[in-house]
This record gives sequence, C-alpha cells and structure tokens, in this order.
Amino acid sequence: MSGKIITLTRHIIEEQRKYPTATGKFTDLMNDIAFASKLISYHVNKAGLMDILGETGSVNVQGEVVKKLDQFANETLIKALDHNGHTCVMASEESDDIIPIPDEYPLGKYVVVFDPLDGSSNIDANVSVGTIFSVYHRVTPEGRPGSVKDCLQQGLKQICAGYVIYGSSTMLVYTTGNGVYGFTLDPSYGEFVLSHPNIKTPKKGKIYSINESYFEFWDEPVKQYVRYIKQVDGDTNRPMNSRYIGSLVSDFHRNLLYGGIFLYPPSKKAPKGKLRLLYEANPLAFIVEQAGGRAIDGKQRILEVVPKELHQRTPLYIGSADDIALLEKFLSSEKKVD
Ligand code: P6P
Repeated sequence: MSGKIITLTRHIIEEQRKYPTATGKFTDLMNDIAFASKLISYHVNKAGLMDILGETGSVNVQGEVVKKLDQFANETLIKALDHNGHTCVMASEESDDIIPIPDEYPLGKYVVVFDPLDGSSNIDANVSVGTIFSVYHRVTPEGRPGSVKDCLQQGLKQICAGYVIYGSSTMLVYTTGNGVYGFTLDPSYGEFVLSHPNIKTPKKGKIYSINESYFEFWDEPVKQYVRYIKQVDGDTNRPMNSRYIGSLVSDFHRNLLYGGIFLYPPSKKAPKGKLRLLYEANPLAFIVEQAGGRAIDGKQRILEVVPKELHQRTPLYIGSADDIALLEKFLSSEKKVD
C-alpha cells in the first residue's frame, strides 16, 4: 500500500467525483450504512459477553427462529437509514413487508434492501456472519412514499451492492459498478480503511461450496457436476476442495478472494432454492460480476431475473467464470460424467 490511508468515506467521495451530477447524498447514505455496520460489529463481537445471544422466541417470514442479534441488526439498519432524507423505502429479509419512512422524516430517492445478519444460525458457535445490502434509485414518482414496486427491481438496476463480514476482522466490501473494493474496520479509531483495492476473483478456482447432505434431493445434472469435480484427475486439477461454512457471506467472501464456486441448487426440499433473490443473490451477483466472476440461477444471469415478490427465493450458482461455465455444460446436459 502506498502508505496513504484511504477511508471508506474518502473512497466514496473520490468515486462520486466521477459523476458530475453527484450531490453527496449517496456518500451520506453509504456512511449511514457503514455506521450501522460498526454498531452491529460491536454487538456481534460482544455477543458472547452480553445477554444478546440466543433466540427471541419469535419466527420470521422465512419460518426461521429470530436470533436476538438478527433483530438488533435489523433495527439498527432501519434506524440508521430511515431519517437521513436519502431513502424512500426499505425492505429486509427480516421484515415481512416493505419498511416505510416515518411521516416525520423527509423522503429521498434511494431504495435500500438488506439481509441484516445473514448466517445468524451460526452466531452461537462464533462463526462469521454478515450483512448484505443493495441500493437502487426509486422508480415511483418522487414526493410520495416508496412502494414495493421500488423494491422489486432487477439486480441489473442496482447502483450499489455490498456486504459486511463480521469475522476475525470486520470488512466492508462494495461496488458501485466501477470495481470491487474491500475496507477493513480499524477498531482503534472506528474507521473502515481500504485494504483490498479493486478485488478480482480468479478465472478458475480450486474450491467448491455446497451442502452435500442434500445430494439425493438434487436434480441429476447437479449430481453429475458434483460427481465430476470430485473425480481424481490431475490433468484437469480434480478433485476440487470442498469448503462450506453454512454462512453465505463467509463462503462467498472466501471464494471471491481465492476463486471457486458456491452452489445452492433447487431440490425436492427447496424447489426454488433457499437463498433470497433481493437480499442475497442480487447484491452478491453484482459484486462477483464486477470482480470478473459470474452468477446464474441455472437458466439465466441472476441480475436479469425480474423479481415478483419481496422474499422470492432463487437457486444460486456464483463464483469464478470458468467454474460457472463448466457447470452450465452439465446443467444444459451437454456434458455427462463417464
Ligand atoms: P443450509 C444461513 O441460514 C443461510 O441463509 C446462508 O447464510 C447459508 O449459505 C445457507 O443458509 C446455508 O443453508 O441449507 O446449507 O444450512
């Protein structure tokens, strides 16, 4: 590194200078998201010492038990974003319906959708978890509250996507369409500092991430692909290494940096897959494409899917371009395992 300390705020301002029409409102919005993630990071890292581990006794729209930290992260993001005058509506993986801006606050032109604390079932075991977010411009007329229509936009329309991983260190990774940048939180002065400029994911990886306990529930082409990548063949660098934490942001972040493929296929148990299009697949697809990788649902590019409902699930195959291309050969049954 050149010795210069580039904070997230400085990076966003320098990025925004590339847009003559930029008003600084996006910079404020990103700073609010970063502030919320610092609060969440503090509580995730203190969870073991405070009475915020464990469950709230309630169940979310996904039918999953809500952890206290899930609820805290959701409320923290909402409170950080609902009053700044930059948003017109929000949607969260933890909230059944859209989150309107309270009447007493001004409306803005941005829409923010997020998974406040993905992978939270792992929290009690101290496994890294994460926040995932997307920012869109509103599509409904200004001056009125945003609506579900503003949230149901194709991933192609994202103006920003990012995630925060609360692990051995807290990192915020984001793109606005000009490359992918990673910032590490320096807890000594509470700033996100540029640590991974212009992240590019390897064209081909050595890692595959999938929950193989569902093998019998997958469609045949997926079974064929997994059998193929596990066969021993030095000439084609097989078998690949299996790495699966069960926390999407952790599995994705590792594969983004090292190369590889993450798969969450449809199955008899989850015919549309398990992961959510708005809060997980779209933001990570924007990031991986900006890093030179690919993301598909088995039939098309994730970013081209037209969402029909807030909590829509999707199959997700995401990672290194060559690994996705090989998978596509199996999914189109062009390739059979001998
Ligand atoms: P499974 C966590 O609950 C999550 O939503 C993602 O973070 C993770 O990738 C996936 O589910 C794990 O699902 O079915 O393998 O336990």
